[in-house]
Amino acid sequence: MKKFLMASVALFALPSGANAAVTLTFEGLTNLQEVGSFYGPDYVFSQGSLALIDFDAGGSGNTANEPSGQTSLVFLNVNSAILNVTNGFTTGFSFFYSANSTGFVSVYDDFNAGGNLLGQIAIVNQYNQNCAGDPSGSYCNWTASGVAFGGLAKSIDFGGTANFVVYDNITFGSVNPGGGVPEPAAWAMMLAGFGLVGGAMRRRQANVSFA
Ligand SMILES: [Ca+2]
Ligand SMILES: [Ca+2]
Ligand SMILES: [Ca+2]
Repeated sequence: MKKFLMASVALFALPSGANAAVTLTFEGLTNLQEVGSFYGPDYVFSQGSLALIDFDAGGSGNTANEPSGQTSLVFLNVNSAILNVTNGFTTGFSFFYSANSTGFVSVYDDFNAGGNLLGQIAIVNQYNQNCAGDPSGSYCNWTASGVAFGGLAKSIDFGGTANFVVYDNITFGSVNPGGGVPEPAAWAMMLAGFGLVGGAMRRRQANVSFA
């Protein structure tokens, strides 16, 4: 069994064995908490990588239909969330995202998005397509994406426009993300076009952008 499976009770594994996958769900973090070393020491996020809890669950996220729980990954004041994997990883990885922005998710063979680019996938603007809130939330459409690559990777740059993209269920060891996208709730959909962070957060911080 790989070492990272024993790193933290916050991780879950499916299934166990040589090709076991590990999925980071961001459940257990508080709203707008720095993810940092929450999954350390094996998985460490760059400064400004924040947990975002759905507004309907008491947080400030303009989200719905999260692939796991009510919490996801966002960045508000930096251009991306960089994840360093201390012992490196192979095989590929996967994730879900919802974006009102375009951008790239890029895999590198050194820490802090350094070294050689091993793989890359574009994200598209799809956040509110064919979905409804749960009961509210404009970022209700989640797309499963995977990146395959050769070699040993050590970091991932999760890009996109700050406050306009959210990620969840980052899975290692598989190009198919863990968990699944729940059916969109058959409830009224909020007006489209808002940024990701809603409610009190939007009023409190002048530097949080929204459309
Ligand atoms: Ca919601
Ligand atoms: Ca939700
Ligand atoms: Ca989650």
